[in-house]
Amino acid sequence: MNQSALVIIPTYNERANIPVLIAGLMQHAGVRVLVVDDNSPDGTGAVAEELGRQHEGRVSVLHRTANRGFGRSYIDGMKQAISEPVDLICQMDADLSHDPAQLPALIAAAAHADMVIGSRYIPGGRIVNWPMKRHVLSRFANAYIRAVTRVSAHDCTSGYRCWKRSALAKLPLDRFFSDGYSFLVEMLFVAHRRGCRIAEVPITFVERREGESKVSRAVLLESAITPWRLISNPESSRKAAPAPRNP
Ligand SMILES: Nc1nc2c(ncn2[C@@H]2O[C@H](COP(=O)(O)OP(=O)(O)O)[C@@H](O)[C@H]2O)c(=O)[nH]1
Ligand SMILES: [Mg+2]
Repeated sequence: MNQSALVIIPTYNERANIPVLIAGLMQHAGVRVLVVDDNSPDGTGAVAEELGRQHEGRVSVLHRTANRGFGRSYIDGMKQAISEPVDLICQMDADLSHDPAQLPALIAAAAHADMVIGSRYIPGGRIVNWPMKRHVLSRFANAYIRAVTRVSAHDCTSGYRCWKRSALAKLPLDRFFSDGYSFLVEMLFVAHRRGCRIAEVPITFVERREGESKVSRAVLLESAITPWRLISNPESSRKAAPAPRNP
């Protein structure tokens, strides 16, 4: 792998999972990790610090204390990541739902795209250990988002992603308004409107075995409203400024 990549991992109560995930990621040369921990009551932050000591220079930790949130954690992590000398910035969940062995496929696809989505909903994509209710909800959510926003990606809610740092750096990170899953949808929508080239590669998503999901009713409600908010918000819909003619 010639491209250097920084993987941002938001964590909230993932102490059993984070050592396994980081061990998997450390197998890939050129990959570094930034854990963004929201002051997890189970001590994930301290576990991540210890991993940082074991993998000096490859694993670092950002400890957040104010306003817990998935989207907020990503924004803080991304602001730090775009100032680092890396080619690619990746996103993945800490709960082992995203297999670190599949990261090289996302990285390879970024050679021809600004943003790569690890997709459950293209041929070759799979989901393991979900109850029927969760399948139906996720399929419905994706059909709904695609219909309302006209984004053409098949898996709009996947949190396994890889960005070219240069493309991510152009997005208005301070103006994102959503936080749960909707944060992922908002980023995808804004990237699409700004002309980012978006690719998908198939992944196998495995439901977590340790710890608990943080999906709440509030998160689901936000997801129902976000697509409408996005298409009616001039800022989210803004296209990138045209390139100057006489550079
Ligand atoms: N920093 C931070 N991470 C979070 C928060 N909520 C969820 N996460 C992390 O985001 C990832 C996905 O969350 P998860 O609960 O597994 O969502 P699910 O896979 O949709 O059920 C995991 O790594 C979580 O630890 C939060 O409020 N703050
Ligand atoms: Mg999960």
